[in-house]
Amino acid sequence: IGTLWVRRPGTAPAAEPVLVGSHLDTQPTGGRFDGVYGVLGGLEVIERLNDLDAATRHPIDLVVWTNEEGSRFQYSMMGSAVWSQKMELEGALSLTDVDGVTVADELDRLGWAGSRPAAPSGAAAAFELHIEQGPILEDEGIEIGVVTGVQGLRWYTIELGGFPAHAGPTPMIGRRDPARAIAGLVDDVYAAVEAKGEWARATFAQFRSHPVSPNTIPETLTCTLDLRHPDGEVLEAMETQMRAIVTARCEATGVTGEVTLGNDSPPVHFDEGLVATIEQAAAAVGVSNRRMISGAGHDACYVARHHPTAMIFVPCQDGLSHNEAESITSEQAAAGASVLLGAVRAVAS
Ligand code: HGY
Ligand code: MN
Ligand code: MN
Repeated sequence: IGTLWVRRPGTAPAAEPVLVGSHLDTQPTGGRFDGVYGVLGGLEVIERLNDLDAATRHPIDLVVWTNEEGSRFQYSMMGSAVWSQKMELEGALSLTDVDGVTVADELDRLGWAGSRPAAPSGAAAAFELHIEQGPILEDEGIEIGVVTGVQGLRWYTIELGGFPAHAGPTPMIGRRDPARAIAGLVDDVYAAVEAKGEWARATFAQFRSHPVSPNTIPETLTCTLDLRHPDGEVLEAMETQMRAIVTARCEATGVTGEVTLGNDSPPVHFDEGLVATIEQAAAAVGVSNRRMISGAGHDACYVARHHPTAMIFVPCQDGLSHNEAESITSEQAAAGASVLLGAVRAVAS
């Protein structure tokens, strides 16, 4: 599936690797640190060990996961989902972008379709270094986030079916206009989700109507919806409520509605032992740290299904990400990489 594995050998041939790394793919208007920082941090750990000529018992594998964002090919954490057997390889290879280009087409064009099976092959531990992509660490003036888990996320496509007619002569009464349904539906879902408390998240995006014309009532109107919550049961309740809202708004406006669940990543709890290892590494580096969960999804979610896994966060300016203004300081970058080095050495040696 095009995931890149770079190994620094260990001294004990049979020892399973310690995984580091993240992703290099980004958002159309993404920043320079989401994913990339974790890959370069992992590479920096390997380079630093080489500089120190420091051997480790376990090999260290730098992993660069394919299509973590799910932005162009819409299944987030796709490469790690295939590797963890959550997603069929064929299903991933056949995903298409808006121009109908498939993942397989692009891997072939780039010569990146690998020969090794995309499947777990053993690891002693896995760490992912990443920017927080939220405001907590910066607001509290804390230098390192010791990530204990990741909230659940579900992606949907909502397709509303109307009846195309002329924008001019067609009376307002009796129109079957999906734009009318979506207007109320979006408001209702946001209100229902906000009522679930401060950690609940709903994001509508990618509104597309057909036909593409300003003076024809749309025949179809589709959009994406991203729902998140740390508690799987609350997330399930959010989905149930959302589906009821879609049904009610469609009935009220005479349009049809179809909600399709895409990728569904349940809440993840990381390895308590590795969480403690990261805390000890942060203390050894002398940086302040706090435990927290991740609002964003990461490849570590799928790695954690097979191996002990945990994450390290650094703050980012204004908690901003998936925005070209995304930024961290070199001190923050160094602090995160130093903690990663300490945690990796603690396990790999
Ligand atoms: O959607 C996410 O949380 C991640 O950026 N894939
Ligand atoms: Mn990321
Ligand atoms: Mn991202």
